[in-house]
Amino acid sequence: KKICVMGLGYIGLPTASLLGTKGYDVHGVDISQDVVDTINDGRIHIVEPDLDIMVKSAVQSGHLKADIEPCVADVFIIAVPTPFKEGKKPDLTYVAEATKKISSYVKPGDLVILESTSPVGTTDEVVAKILKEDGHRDDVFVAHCPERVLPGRILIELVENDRVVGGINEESTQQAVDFYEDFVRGEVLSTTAKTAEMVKLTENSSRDVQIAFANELSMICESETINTWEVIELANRHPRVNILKPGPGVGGHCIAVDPWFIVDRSPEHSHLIRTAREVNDAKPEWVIERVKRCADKFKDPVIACLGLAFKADVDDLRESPAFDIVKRLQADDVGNLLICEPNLKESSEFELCSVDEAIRHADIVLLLVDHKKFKNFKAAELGEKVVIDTRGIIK
Ligand code: SAJ
Repeated sequence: KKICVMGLGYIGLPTASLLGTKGYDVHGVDISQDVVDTINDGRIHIVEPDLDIMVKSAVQSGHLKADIEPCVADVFIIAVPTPFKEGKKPDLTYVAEATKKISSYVKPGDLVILESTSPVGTTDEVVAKILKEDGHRDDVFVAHCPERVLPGRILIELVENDRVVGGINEESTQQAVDFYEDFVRGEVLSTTAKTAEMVKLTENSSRDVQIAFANELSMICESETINTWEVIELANRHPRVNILKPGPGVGGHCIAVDPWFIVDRSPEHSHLIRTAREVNDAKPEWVIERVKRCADKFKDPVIACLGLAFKADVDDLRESPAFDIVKRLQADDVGNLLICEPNLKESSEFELCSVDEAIRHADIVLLLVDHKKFKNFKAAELGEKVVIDTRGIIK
């Protein structure tokens, strides 16, 4: 079978290379010539464990080729960004453009799958609609199968996770189920396109609401001078309570975005989901205010900022609350900042230093990311320093 994957980013590239190593003939398409050249060279432009090895092997075996243009194929997978800026509408132009681009290559019997996280209705109202307007009939199958992989574990979760597949009609669903069952070890669950779209948005909104609960709790406990982490640990000993971890805010390009797709379509019913977004978005500011209050007690405060990534054990700085907090502390000249991000060799924005050096000179230790590499400090080793631990990992 020939597969054409539209978009070679965090989802498209792992998917294309996985299918390539499984023996499919894969044609990957990206709008960036640089990305295309890098991949054809057997190299990668994103960071994800083991992805380099898989891409190299798929390219070297001749099963994966990247290009600017799509080609004739049996299955088309659309894995392009679906951005959303607060106060604006979801931006589906990449999905529409990708659909228009493949349309002239699609033939009867082909399967078109939208994997991008999308507002309810997109598979039908954007993808299927464009194909229909271009003269395609019901013998082209169209389905949504949202990606659900966790950055840092993409290659494992691509195979192991259960998948939700929803077609625009029953035959489309069945065709898509058969396709995924060929390489997914998890269960492939079938439903309608609209339900599959809502399932994906529900997963990330549910996590956002739960993190917002933890973040709100941490602000309440702080104002009562109670240790939030102890409260959560003890409350979680109840058999039906499972509170997530507070942090400096919610980052990444999914959890902080996807709930808005629900709010945008159903504003009159989305109070909790919207409020959760607002609570999580307000958390970095709360951390900044705390740091400023502590810094005011020193003449020339030296602040060790530990971690810049959007979450533990990745080097991804996009939409990272830790990064935003450090940027603001710098812009507001809150003190002399010693910045560490052990998962990065260098940063174009900041001068980085080692953890030991930062802690040695610091008056205030601000822990922003729960990287494994930060987990072995003991409060005793920090002596008299002021510790602001936004992740609750310093014992
Ligand atoms: N976070 C907390 N407290 C927690 C858990 C997370 O503050 O208890 C923060 C993280 O530090 C990070 C943000 O939330 O800033 C998001 O991290 P994450 O690990 O929860 O999720 P992502 O964005 O890396 O990946 C999510 C996953 N969705 C769910 O777990 C429901 C993944 O399965 C999705 O495929 C991905 O979004 C996506 O692409 O939609």
